[in-house]
Amino acid sequence: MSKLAKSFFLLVCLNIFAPTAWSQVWPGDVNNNGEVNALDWVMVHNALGLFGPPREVVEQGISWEEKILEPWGITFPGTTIDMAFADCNGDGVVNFEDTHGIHENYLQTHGLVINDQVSSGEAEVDPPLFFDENTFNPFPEGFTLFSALYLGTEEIPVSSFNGISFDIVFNPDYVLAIDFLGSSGQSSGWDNFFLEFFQPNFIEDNRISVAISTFGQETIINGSGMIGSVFIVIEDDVLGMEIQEVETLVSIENVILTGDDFSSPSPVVNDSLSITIVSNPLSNDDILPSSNLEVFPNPINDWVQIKSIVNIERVEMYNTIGQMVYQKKIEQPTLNTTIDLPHIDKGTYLLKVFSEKGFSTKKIVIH
Ligand SMILES: [Ca+2]
Ligand SMILES: [Ca+2]
Repeated sequence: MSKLAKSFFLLVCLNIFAPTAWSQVWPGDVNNNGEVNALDWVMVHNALGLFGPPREVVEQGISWEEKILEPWGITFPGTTIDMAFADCNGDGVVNFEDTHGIHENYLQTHGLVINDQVSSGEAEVDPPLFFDENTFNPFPEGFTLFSALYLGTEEIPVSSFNGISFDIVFNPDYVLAIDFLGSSGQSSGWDNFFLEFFQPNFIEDNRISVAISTFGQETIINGSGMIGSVFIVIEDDVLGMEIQEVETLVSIENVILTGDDFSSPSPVVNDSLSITIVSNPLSNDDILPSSNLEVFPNPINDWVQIKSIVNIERVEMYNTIGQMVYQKKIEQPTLNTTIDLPHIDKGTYLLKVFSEKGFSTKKIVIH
């Protein structure tokens, strides 16, 4: 066959056997921008309940590699992104199982990452995302405070809400842990009685990413009110003889508010919370610098090892809203102990280790 005929033959074959409509997908990167993040989680929720051709058996699953899919011919509102991308595991239906693709591959990247467009807004014109103005300062070291988080006001409500994702950023030198607890629609003051919020927290060293979404495509809502509470656990040994008081900022960043058009996020005005930390007269003497303590591995699965330079006598574990979920007395105080933590839900916890010389707190994450 001549070179020309060969090329022609190849071209015909390609057209017949490899329809150009087929796309590559990385499981979890729903908007195909190169990174798996909280916005992808919102997009899975927008597509909940949709179905179409499943991926070939060998192309199914959420392992982090390129998979081939057949488009479903229906796209996210305002975009050319096919909704088959929301079927992270490729079984032909979008349901809650597909969110595993986001959790497992969170922050994985492929190729060139095109940063998602974020919401920005103009004060007094666009709806704000803001902390409760009644969060009074100061707070003592080791204290857990919480502040409600609101989206929109009665004067400037959100006119079209399908989902929102944002980061809560903090300084890990002063803040041990942050958690977010979503409010359901009925208690939050949003107009829609049937509003349902789904919300995961994705955790990194200096930030958590929060995603909140309504259920499926038909639930574009509007309104204003509380969307949840932010729990902030202050480090217990940030101050010294010289420093009596310190100020730290907890800020909201990377807000992406999606309404009925996924091509551009709706405007939102960000907020931050200034926290003044003062010494805690009640417990300061009892606190052991956390540098005397080593906790590993972290994140953990179902056990954790604790090494200290003074004998460990007792271990307590709290969730970020201050409830004790585990405690153990060490019969023979030791410098090195392993504790088993089966049956404890995934999430962020505070491990309080008591020794002869006082106690120390470490943040641990259970995967
Ligand atoms: Ca993405
Ligand atoms: Ca699926």
